[in-house]
Amino acid sequence: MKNNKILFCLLALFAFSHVAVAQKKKETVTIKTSAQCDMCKKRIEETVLSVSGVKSAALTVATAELKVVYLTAKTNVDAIRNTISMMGYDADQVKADHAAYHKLPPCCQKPGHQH
Ligand SMILES: [Cu+2]
Repeated sequence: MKNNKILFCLLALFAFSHVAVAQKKKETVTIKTSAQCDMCKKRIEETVLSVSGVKSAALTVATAELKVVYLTAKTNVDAIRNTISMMGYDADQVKADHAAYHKLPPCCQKPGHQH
């Protein structure tokens, strides 16, 4: 009986520490966007960083790839892709929201890019 109690305590402790680890689990993803220039970079990085659970966001203009570090307990890749889409940019297979895309400065729209 006493052994069972100890076992239970150990199990509870294990479960608790497991949850604590899960809440802090970080994931790094690279999302292909349709960013064109430094304005896009600044805009996308700032907006993605404002998503709860996102720890860092860094866009490379030359490749249009955004590297994001986020907490798996707070957000997920799809939510981040949707955020980018709602700004008017493609994010992997998620296409840019049409209305948002047409509100971008002309230089940030894909075909008319003239930087
Ligand atoms: Cu731009």
